[in-house]
This record gives sequence, structure tokens and C-alpha cells, in this order.
Amino acid sequence: MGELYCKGCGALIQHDDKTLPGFVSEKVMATSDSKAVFCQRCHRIRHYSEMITYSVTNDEYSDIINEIAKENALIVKIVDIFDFTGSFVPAIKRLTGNEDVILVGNKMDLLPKNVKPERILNWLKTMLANEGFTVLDSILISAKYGNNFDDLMDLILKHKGNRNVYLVGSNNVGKSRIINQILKRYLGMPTDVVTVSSQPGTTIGLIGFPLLDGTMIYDTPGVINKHQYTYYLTRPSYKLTVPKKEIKPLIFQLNEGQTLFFGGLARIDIINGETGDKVNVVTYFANTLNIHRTKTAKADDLYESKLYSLLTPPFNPEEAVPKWVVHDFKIRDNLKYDIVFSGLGFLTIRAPFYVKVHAPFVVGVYARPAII
Ligand SMILES: Nc1nc2c(ncn2[C@@H]2O[C@H](COP(=O)(O)OP(=O)(O)OP(=O)(O)O)[C@@H](O)[C@H]2O)c(=O)[nH]1
Ligand SMILES: [Mg+2]
Repeated sequence: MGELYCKGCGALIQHDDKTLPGFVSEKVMATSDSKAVFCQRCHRIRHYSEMITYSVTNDEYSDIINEIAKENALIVKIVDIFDFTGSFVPAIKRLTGNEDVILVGNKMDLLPKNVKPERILNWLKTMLANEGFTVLDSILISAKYGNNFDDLMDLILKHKGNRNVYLVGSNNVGKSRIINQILKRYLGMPTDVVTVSSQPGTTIGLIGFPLLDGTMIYDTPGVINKHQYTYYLTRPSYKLTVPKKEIKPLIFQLNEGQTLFFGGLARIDIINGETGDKVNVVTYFANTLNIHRTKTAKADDLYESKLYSLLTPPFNPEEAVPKWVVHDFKIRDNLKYDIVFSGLGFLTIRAPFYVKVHAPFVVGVYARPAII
């Protein structure tokens, strides 16, 4: 009998170490269908939301990428539309060489309905092009609700020829939830097969399923990405920061010399605005995240004295959110822009403006043409 892999996470099945992925006791093994066995770690993540303590290492991840790179495969690159920087893993570039990718922006359900999909796709394509990718086709989907899956499958079938298909991307972008939707919608699986969890590092190995033409579609592990500032937060903080449902925008009328704090995770200072006095700022952040307004002149002192109490999350110094850096945005036309805090949210403001953004150095901060 060949080696067996867990259907939920792709780990090699083993009977020796309970603390590692792939563990199945000899007794359970004897009474299970060996082709559909789930390991103890998957069982616990699925039924008891157990904390993930073991994920693929960078080296293991590189090995998997190198294996895929040997094949002429269709690469479907998944990004979390809320977290472009956190979604970008340089190693994935090795996969494509000069080949092209299908770009899938997942979690569109988190954005308000009046978002213009083509604007967000254009932005994502530009960002990927800057990283050296050529995007064949692109689409926004929601793996949570199944939006646009028929179009996604059409794109995959249009480009795959007789190649295998790999869903790749950073931790937590939703690769496993996407493959579950594909399995249920197009391959007749009655339930979610692959293990999904809100914690990064769930999938351990390649998990392949045959498509109708006999080629394979694979879920792949992500790799822990230190550009996800959520990497530094504990679970309670993480839950308040990462949006779970559609974001409701908030409108702030700010004056020059005012500052907004996003918990204790980032801040924006209005240096000057459109008309020189009032500036309308619309914020799109998890509605559980506390936004606090203050005078810029008092902002440093407030941060010193009220981080972990008024300005939360983080809730304590153990949540070692990396050092802040300052980004200046001075835009002089009169169009609307989004200032994006990757993984946290964004805010919309009409130019001309001059603002300073303070955010941990791992958080990508960008200005893009407004998507709403
Ligand atoms: N709101 C929303 N959440 C999603 C969507 N897709 C995935 N998620 C959530 O994102 C988290 C990560 O999903 P997974 O499918 O486990 O992500 P992954 O890319 O397989 O992650 P790893 O296996 O750790 O690399 C889970 O909490 C999912 O429920 C989506 O379309 N919308
Ligand atoms: Mg996964």
C-alpha cells in the first residue's frame, strides 16, 4: 500500500506522534476507510477549534513550491482583497517563471456592495505586475457565499488545457474554503472535505482531487507571512481586528490637525485637506475595531499613556506589534483615493490632501484610486 495522506490537511498519515499533523491511532485506522481518513489534528480543529501549534516551515514550503514548479501547471493565485501585502509570498514567483497566473481576489463579501469590482481588480493586477507577474485573467469571489464560482470555473477550464491546477497563496487567504466550494459545486462532494480554520497554517501538504477530465486540482499550504500584522496579535485581538462580515463604513468630518487612531494598531494625521479646513474621511475597517479621534498635537502623548487601555487592540505588551513607521501622502489632483492599511482596512478621502499614516513597518500602506 502506498503512503496515505490526511484528506483534511494533506499531512502524511503517521501513528507515532500525537502532537504532529497526520496522527491517526492504529485502532482508528483499522476501522476507517483509509482513503478518507482525517488526522487527529484536523478532527480537533474542525470540532473543537483547537489552536494550531504546528504548520509548515519555510523549508517545507519551499520544497512544495519547487515540486510544483517542475510541472507545467495552471497556477491560480489567491489573494485576500483585504490584505494584499499579507497575501503576497515572493516564493510563489518561482512557480510561474514566465508563465501566467489567474488572479483570484477572495473575500469580496467583506466589502460594501457598492464597491466597483473592476477597480479593485485593476489595483490588484497593478500590484501583481509590479511584483513581476503577468495576469491572464482575474476575478473577485467569495468562498464564503460562493459568489462568482461559475465564472471562476469557466476561467480555470479556459486556461488549463490538459494541465493540473494548483490553488496557491499565503496563509488564510481562503484556498481551502475555495476548494471545498469547487468540490461541492462541480464534483459532487456532499460536505466540506478540506479543513478550514480562522488560524493561519491549517493546510500542511498538497491535497489533490480529480477533475472531470482526469487532471487534478490541488489545495496547497500557505506559509506564515510576517507581513500579516495579525501574526503578532493574540486571538482576542485578532478577532476584533479581522472583519468577519460586511464592513459598514463610518464617516468622519475631520479638521486639519486631527488624528484618527485605529485601536492601537495605526493612525492617520490630517495635515491639510481639500478646502483647507474640513475633510470627509470614510473608514472601512472591522466594525469591532475601536476608532478614536483626537488632536494631532496630543496624539503622541495619548499613544504613550493610553496604548492597551483606550487604544486597543493590542491589549498588552506581549502582543509585540512591530514598530511604527510614518508614510506621507501628498496628493494634489481632485480625485478620490483610498489609503489602504493592508490587512486592517482602508479609508477614502478626496484630494487634494496631505496626510501622514503611522503603522507597523510590516503593514503595507498604499494610496489607490478609490474603489467605491
Ligand atoms: N468572509 C470570508 N471569509 C473567508 C472567505 N474564504 C475564507 N474565509 C475565512 O478565512 C479563513 C481562512 O480560510 P482557509 O480556507 O482555511 O484559508 P487557507 O488559505 O486555506 O489557509 P492555510 O491553509 O492556513 O494556508 C477562515 O476563517 C475562512 O472561513 C470568504 O470568501 N469570505
Ligand atoms: Mg488551507
